[in-house]
Amino acid sequence: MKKTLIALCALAVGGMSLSACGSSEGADDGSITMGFAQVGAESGWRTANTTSIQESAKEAGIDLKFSDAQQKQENQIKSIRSYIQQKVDVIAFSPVVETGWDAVLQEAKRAKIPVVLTDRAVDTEDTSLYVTFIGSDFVEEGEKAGQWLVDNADASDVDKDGAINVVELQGTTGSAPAIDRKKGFEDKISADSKIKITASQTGDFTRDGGKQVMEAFLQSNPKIDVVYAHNDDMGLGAIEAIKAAGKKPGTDIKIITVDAVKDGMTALAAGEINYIVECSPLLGPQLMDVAKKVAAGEEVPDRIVTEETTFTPEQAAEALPDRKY
Ligand code: GYE
Repeated sequence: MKKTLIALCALAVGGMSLSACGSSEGADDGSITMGFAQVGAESGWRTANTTSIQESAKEAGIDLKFSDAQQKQENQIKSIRSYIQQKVDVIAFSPVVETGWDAVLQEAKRAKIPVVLTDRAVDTEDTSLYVTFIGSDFVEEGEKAGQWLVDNADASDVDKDGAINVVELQGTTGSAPAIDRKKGFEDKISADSKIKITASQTGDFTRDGGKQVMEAFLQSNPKIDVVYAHNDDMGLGAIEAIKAAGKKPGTDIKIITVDAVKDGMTALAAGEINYIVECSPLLGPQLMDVAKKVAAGEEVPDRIVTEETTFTPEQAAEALPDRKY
């Protein structure tokens, strides 16, 4: 199924031309203004994502209005409302959590401003509230992490006593990547009854959050074999906590993370992380492409999935010299 701006416009303004339907001040002279409501600056991934969006807007000649919500939904909603008031041509955002967007997205729809989701999805029954969603398949990322553990559990010598105890550092509560990475991982590890998640808590995708939660886990769980962190930053925080507890990360406790940003890849190459599932933050070029098409009334697919891979320590060492983020 394709979603088009034409459909949105046809409903609202009947026979009017598409550029007029774009409803923006900028559309008249052909320039495009985009309002982008970013989640925050919580991780290395997010910083790389912001750079990608800002640089590609510049390259595409798109006038970007950018806001940082500091991981608060209310701030994102405020920014979206202000972009509606400013009559931008396109609104794009990465929803900090999945639910609670219908009201503000209805307002955008009424103002005939198309909305593009990037990175994170929203959970809504009404898919006419956005044009497309560009981003990763987070369930698949969780599955890749879980599958690696199933395949490497015995070889990695984590089950000396017949049980593989995993502690999980979850991303922001209610966010699409936290929900989906948990689900995908659980689905895969259920194939091996030795593998159990013995503790699971949010570290809010930050290094400090990962460190604090891991400190508490180390105190209350006598035997931890594996850490599954929903992003590199929390895994890096966990490494600090593990070292402070006198243990060797990557050896005494195996670590699996998601993202593959430079600091994560460096720790992986050094053997302090054992496996990373890649999640690419370089969504800017695709987003600008889609924005241009949408503003021109062209069709875009309703889901654009980012391609990504996985890394072992050897592969990380090889990839690091050319890694851009
Ligand atoms: O994995 C994490 C960031 O939504 C995919 O958000 C993104 C996640 C990413 O804070 O590092």
